[in-house]
Amino acid sequence: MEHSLLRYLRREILPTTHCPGCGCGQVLNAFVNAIDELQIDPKEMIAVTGIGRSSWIPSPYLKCDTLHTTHGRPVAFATGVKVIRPQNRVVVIAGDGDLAAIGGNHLIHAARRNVGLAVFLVNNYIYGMTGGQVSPTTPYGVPTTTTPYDNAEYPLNIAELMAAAGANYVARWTTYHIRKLIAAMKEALQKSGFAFIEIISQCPVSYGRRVGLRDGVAFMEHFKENSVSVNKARNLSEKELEGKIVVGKLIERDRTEFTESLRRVNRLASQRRRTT
Ligand SMILES: Cc1ncc(C[n+]2csc(CCOP(=O)(O)OP(=O)(O)O)c2C)c(N)n1
Ligand code: SF4
Ligand SMILES: [Mg+2]
Repeated sequence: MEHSLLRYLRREILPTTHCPGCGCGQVLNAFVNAIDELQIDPKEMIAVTGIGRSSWIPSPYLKCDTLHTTHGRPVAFATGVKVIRPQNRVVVIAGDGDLAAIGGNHLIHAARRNVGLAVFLVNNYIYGMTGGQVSPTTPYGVPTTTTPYDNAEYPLNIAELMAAAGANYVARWTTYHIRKLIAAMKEALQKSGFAFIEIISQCPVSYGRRVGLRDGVAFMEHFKENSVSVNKARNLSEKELEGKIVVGKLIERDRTEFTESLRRVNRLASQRRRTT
């Protein structure tokens, strides 16, 4: 008997090329569960990705219209898609390097504009696909290919940045919290405006071996033991939160979605043109 979720995937190219134990498979699994539970018709959805291992989650495996764009630019392409096709659900799935480093400004300003995108940033703390270079989310003190002694930079709290920039929905979960992640994906996919989930995921190959977490199971245990809920974190000091992963919903608000605002301004402009 065939698995019912296989209908969302391009079977002809399965199995995936992700390494054994890579979190990308869990994120893909969570995503197809979310669209299945919401009964979303994949024909109504456009998935946009950049370049990186996480970008392979929707493209080429997902059976919907996909736009596999250049490194750092998926949010810019997705904004264009949403402006032209506001009736469609537009989803971006890409890595921490893609969205928080080279694509950081696109991300901040799409959140500020509140563009109607569901953006799932797969944070494996590293440039996974290219062999383990430091990324803006790599923890302080961790050695990488480009910081061989250790990392002298502090990591970016990308989820809090999205909340501060104005996103309508921001959450953070790990690949260990799979049911919570599916529920958050469902919320994000139904939210009007910019919806963002930071998914803490694992790259045992390019990151894990640097920190003594050599397989997927070791990462699951690590995520389980080191996660604290948003509510609990409110009562903890910065020192107590060192090395912890704060999980849950960071913010939910209801600012008007960007393409809706754009249509309002366009109507205003045509009224003015008629009266002058
Ligand atoms: C403009 C440009 N710069 C650099 C690269 C090389 N490159 C490809 S993927 C990547 C980083 C991937 O890291 P991330 O986005 O975190 O994805 P992951 O593989 O970790 O999922 C880089 C630097 C590129 N393809 N294009
Ligand atoms: S190198 Fe890392 S991110 Fe890339 S497929 Fe392997 S485990 Fe996943
Ligand atoms: Mg990465």
